[in-house]
Amino acid sequence: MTITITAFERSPDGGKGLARDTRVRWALEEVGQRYEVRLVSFRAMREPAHRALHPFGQIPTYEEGSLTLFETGAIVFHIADRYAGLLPDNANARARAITWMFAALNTVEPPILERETARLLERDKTWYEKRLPLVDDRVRDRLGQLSSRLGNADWLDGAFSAGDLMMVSVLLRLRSSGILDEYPNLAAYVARGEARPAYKRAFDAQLAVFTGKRPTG
Ligand code: GTB
Repeated sequence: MTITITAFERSPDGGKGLARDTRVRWALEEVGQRYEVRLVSFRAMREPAHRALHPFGQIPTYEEGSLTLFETGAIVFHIADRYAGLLPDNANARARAITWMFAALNTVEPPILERETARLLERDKTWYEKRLPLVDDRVRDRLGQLSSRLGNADWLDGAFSAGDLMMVSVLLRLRSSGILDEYPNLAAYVARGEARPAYKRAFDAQLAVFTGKRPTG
């Protein structure tokens, strides 16, 4: 069955892989599923045809036969649940991997998003310079806790899983801030994720949208 996802026609990040279609592409590459991409403009995202797929008018969406999904947590979980490669067979290990997916989205990503929002939308406010260090400290709290848990391990719970895919995707958003480098084991963890062939294919595919060059290999 053909899988089709949506992505920005022109991502504001210029192909840095920060838009959320990258994590869905990565999951599909990890499980070896081919997919098609429908690129959407900001205008098209507001129109009824896209709203029928995504009530909030965002990307990415996921279509597979009669199934339509939105929200990257749900999409990546669906891919991991349906196709082998991203969740362990053992029921308890599987539940723990899913827990890390939720932790990435519900506990680690919110302060990172709050930081991005502050930098994008609050720069001109008189209180911006005072607020940013507070927001940064909330990010550091979470990274410190995550760093302690990861320790010297390669991945969060045994073998690489959908939990790591989501956590690395979330942490990648901090790259330009320099904060990630304050936690060498987390920086190395993210680098391990980015070094995976499936991630590279996903990254190259989203970059190709921007450069117009077809990914090689
Ligand atoms: N919770 C949803 C999910 O996980 O799927 C959030 C989806 C979401 O935020 N989608 C964004 C979107 O469609 C794109 S990824 N935004 C348009 C809108 O809301 O109108 C977020 C994003 C966008 C751009 C950058 N960037 O340029 O660096 C990074 C991340």
